[in-house]
Amino acid sequence: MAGRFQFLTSATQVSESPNDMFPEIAVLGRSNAGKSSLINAWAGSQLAKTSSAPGKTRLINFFQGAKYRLVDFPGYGYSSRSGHEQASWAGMIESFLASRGNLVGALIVMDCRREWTEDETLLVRFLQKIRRPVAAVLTKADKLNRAEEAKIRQKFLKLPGVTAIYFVSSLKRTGIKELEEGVYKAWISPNSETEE
Ligand SMILES: Nc1nc2c(ncn2[C@@H]2O[C@H](COP(=O)(O)OP(=O)(O)OP(=O)(O)O)[C@@H](O)[C@H]2O)c(=O)[nH]1
Ligand SMILES: [Mg+2]
Repeated sequence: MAGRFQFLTSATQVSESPNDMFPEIAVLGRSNAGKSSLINAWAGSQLAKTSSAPGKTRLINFFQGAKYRLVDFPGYGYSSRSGHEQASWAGMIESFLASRGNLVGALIVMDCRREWTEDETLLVRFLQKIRRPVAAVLTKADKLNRAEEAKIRQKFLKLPGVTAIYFVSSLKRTGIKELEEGVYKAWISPNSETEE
């Protein structure tokens, strides 16, 4: 399945983004959460740049697949960035998301060992406002045993506005297939049916 996605383009603003209605899935989350690693595991090749230093992704990157695009975003909450840059994240990303009519859903990617914070709540609230479904992707699941995973799942199931929860390990490539299938079923195939 490798090579099903390819890098399409990078953008810093809406005007630089692909100007068509191809379905897009936004990959959002805190810096260092594992967004780019997730895209690489999903794509089956090292398309997105990853790093152990937070703040690796500075642009909005579009990865083109056969049925949808994955859109990799810079992470929020990168504390060594200037205050101005941090504050502009929300403005830039929100205006971007609101303007993408082809956005079919958003993944909030989190390190499974971190707590859900006000940042995530605000992001979900915004996505609900623009009427886009949200799924939580808990990364680095290789760091958990089954009991810990079950406990975290219960906690996340209670979160308002989150329609699905996926545990993945990009390192061990676990959970990726379930995520891919879940997203396709919920967000991609219903749209293509209505168009036909
Ligand atoms: N153990 C483990 N480490 C992971 C996994 N996914 C990502 N990492 C590590 O987490 C760090 C951050 O990964 P990235 O994919 O660059 O994170 P990002 O969310 O794209 O970060 P920014 O671009 O800075 O917002 C890297 O050191 C990765 O190797 C995983 O499934 N398991
Ligand atoms: Mg990244």
